Amino acid sequence: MIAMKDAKRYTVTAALPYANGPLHIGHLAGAYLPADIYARYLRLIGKDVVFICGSDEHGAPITIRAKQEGVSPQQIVDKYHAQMKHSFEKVGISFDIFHRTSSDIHHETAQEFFLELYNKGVFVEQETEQFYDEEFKQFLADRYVKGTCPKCSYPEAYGDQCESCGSTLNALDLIHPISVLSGKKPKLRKTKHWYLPLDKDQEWLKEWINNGMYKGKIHHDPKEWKKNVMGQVGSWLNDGLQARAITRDLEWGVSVPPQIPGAENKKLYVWLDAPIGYISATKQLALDGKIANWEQYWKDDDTALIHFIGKDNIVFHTIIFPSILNAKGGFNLPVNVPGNEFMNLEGDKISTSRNWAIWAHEFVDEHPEKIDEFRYVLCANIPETKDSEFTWVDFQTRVNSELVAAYGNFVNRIMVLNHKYFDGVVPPSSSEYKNISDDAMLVVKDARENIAGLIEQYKFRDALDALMLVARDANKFLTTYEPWKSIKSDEKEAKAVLHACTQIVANLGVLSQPFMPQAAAKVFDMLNIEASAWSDAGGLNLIPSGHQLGNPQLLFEKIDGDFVAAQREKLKLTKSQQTDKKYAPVKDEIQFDDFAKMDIRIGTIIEAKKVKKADRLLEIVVDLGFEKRTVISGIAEYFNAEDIIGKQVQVLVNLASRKMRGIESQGMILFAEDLEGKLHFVSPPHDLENGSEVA
Ligand code: B3M
Ligand code: ZN
Repeated sequence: MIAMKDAKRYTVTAALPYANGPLHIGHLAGAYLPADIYARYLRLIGKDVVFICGSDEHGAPITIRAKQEGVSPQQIVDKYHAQMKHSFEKVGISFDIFHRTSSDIHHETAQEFFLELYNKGVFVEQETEQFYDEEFKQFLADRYVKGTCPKCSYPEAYGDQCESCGSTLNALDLIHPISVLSGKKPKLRKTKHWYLPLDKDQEWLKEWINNGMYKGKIHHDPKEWKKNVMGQVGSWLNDGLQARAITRDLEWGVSVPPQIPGAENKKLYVWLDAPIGYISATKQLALDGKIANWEQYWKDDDTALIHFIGKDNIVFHTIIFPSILNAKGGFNLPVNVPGNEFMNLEGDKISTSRNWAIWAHEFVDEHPEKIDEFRYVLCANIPETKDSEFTWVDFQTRVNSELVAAYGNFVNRIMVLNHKYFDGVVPPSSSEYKNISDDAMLVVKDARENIAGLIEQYKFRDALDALMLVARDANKFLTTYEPWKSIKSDEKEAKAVLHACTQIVANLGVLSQPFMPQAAAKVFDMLNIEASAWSDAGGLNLIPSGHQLGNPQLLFEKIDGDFVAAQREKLKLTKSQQTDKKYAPVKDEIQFDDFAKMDIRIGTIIEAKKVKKADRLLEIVVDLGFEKRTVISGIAEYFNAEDIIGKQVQVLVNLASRKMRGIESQGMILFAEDLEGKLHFVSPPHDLENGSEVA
């Protein structure tokens, strides 16, 4: 394997988004925009690159969405595939292909992988008990089971994950499991599945991740990997890898190859087939005649494979997919997996189910003239090292005081001055004014290499800063030399200044291309040139004297207060108008005696603090009148510890106590969950005596 920089070919992938809903800004900033900037940059420096993506059209979230909307899974994926493709095109994400995992070529490719690994004896067969919905006559994927979280008692946890405390769960561990399909208690039934024995890969994966060594050779430099990614993989490896089921009892998905005994009704686990989607998409690219040979992009030593993803996909791209590629043999492993954290919106987590998001398709259709402004602000807020935050006020500030005031303003002044004084013909420089070209050189000299170096390190925010530094320094240069004054006293000097400034404008155009392709094209159009070569940036010879410029155009438009107010209003509205309100299913019938067993009392919270190393848990002390109790509650996301002291609450006091994070929780505080998923205390209408019974 080769060092990143010397690669001859690059296979750049961006996570395949689930075709079960629209894209939002968090997706764009987390994976697609950074990947696009990177791919555009590689093309500019003349590399051979394929930029691969497509929709992930299998998995429980798609079938759940289909059930909710009362249509078939195929209709769901057709709808969202088309919508996502449209959004990506409008945002200017320059995929070479946006493929689909429902395509025949993908099914064939995924089955071929499975069969070969099966024949090599890679998998382990195991029979386990799994939840089965007798009414719907089907086994339930973990997502299809809801219940109380065994870790934090959150009553609406999914079988695969608790959205309150963030724990990864197993549906069998849920307390009071309920089928999402029928709302009934599921039964346990035996079923057989194939497992990928990741425990056997532990050693080589560790060597590969920690030391960048694969099969005794240097594969990549682990220091180039992002800390957040290394941290997450490191903790998986330290916990010890375990065999993982890679088939499911489902109707929708890639079938287990029929020649395998027991394959009936079994589908590949979506996370097994989805990454293979990168490969089938590359095959399709070759079939379309866009590349000569797909295998070069996956198997050749001088090809670098890079996966752009969000943090929830890290384990799949650093452990599971590499394990599959290694078992298959002959395929490259990724030289880097630049994973990002999450983007929040106006102080709250982005949430599809709560409709708290800026939807890509809406933005691009409503503001087609603001695409580069959108890309700019998203890039400035890529959650590279920690979660970031998008606000409309920040959008306004960045557009107005950075793009308009620094970049757009400089370009506009130079265009206008050139037209005013020289009829739009680029004036000559002059050897008498070496100080002018020297100073102009300082503005652009290091910019190209700085930006390139930062992009190569996946530091897209810093790279964007380096671009804006050119714009700011350019303005300083202009105000130092004031050609509008020298034009009267020393025309030669004014010409030299505007000659240099015109070169700086061209530099800005070249260097903007990875980040703001439309603005860059506009700059070239104004300058009346074809795009200059990337390698020309950093110098002052991009446009010859005597060249006729085009007309000035507005590069970026100012954002006014009304725009911001309207966008914020829209956010609030979509949140309150939310169409798919989800009422929790009614639980199984109980008898009065069951109810009477519960002892619920009024108490007052007298102390509250965060539980260390548990983001969502609060340790709360309640005064129940007859005694004080400590209760652990998974509500830190909704309440600050200091704000809830003094609140009267209802407490289930005869719940068996449980240890959580080493603390004994003696009871449970009751909450009402609204349809947006927010929790509220169920407080008495007026102060009551602590210890009062609720019945
Ligand atoms: N569809 C999860 C996601 O959209 C999944 C990624 C697949 S990448 C091969 O976050
Ligand atoms: Zn939980």
